[in-house]
Amino acid sequence: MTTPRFTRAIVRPPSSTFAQGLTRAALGPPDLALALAQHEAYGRALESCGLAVTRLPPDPDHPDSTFVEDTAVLTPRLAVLSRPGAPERAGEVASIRGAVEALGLPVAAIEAPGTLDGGDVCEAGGTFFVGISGRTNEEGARQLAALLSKEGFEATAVDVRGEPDLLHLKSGLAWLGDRTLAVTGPLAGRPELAGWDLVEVDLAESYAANCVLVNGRLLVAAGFPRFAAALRARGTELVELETSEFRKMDGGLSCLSLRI
Ligand code: CIR
Repeated sequence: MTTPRFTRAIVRPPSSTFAQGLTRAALGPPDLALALAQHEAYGRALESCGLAVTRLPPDPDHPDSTFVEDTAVLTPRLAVLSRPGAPERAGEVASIRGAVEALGLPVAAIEAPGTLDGGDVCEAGGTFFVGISGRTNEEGARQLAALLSKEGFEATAVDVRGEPDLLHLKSGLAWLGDRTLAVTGPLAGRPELAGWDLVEVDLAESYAANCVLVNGRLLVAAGFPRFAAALRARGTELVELETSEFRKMDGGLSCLSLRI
């Protein structure tokens, strides 16, 4: 299995309305100045991994629009505009469409009644795990699987509706390269993941499971020492990033960028 090299990323800094976004976390309101600084460090980390980063303007009409990953699924052969499951986020797709089209890939879209958030789509070396969640419905997952299969990719649905701690599939699942996945406890015994090597993230560190492999380095949330130690013991090079302000809005590392 080859690890793809990403060359480009799209990000959008949080806007003045960031604190009005959706959240289930009881961590208090985010500090916008700190969120902007953390976002800037995130963009620089992507650049240090060799990506050209497109920074879209902040979009105060859409408080959650910094979580760009939810608006599209990018593959080397096809971009798919999503149809977010939270009605409050529906308008984000129109505002990212131009940036996705500018990537020069064929562009498809999830259609009603399908819903799909990009945070439910975990790519693992040509295999796509597609979460069915509170945001992504079966029809959305089916449409995406059909689009991916036409491009020669495998798609496996993983129903996480019974897992209240998982906003999205990628809240508890990440690809670590080769045949290895990071998983939180609720996903560890899932038959859909049979045959994969699993690195289980401690319950107390489950937020850190949302990490992103970028050109041989793993971007991971700072402040989760056991997970970091387990990864280093495997020889993984880590880029630890502060994400406290995004966590307050239920966001992790992966949702802050679209990568191709
Ligand atoms: C939401 O609830 O939609 C946003 N506040 C957070 C989205 C995080 N996205 C992601 O994990 N892919």
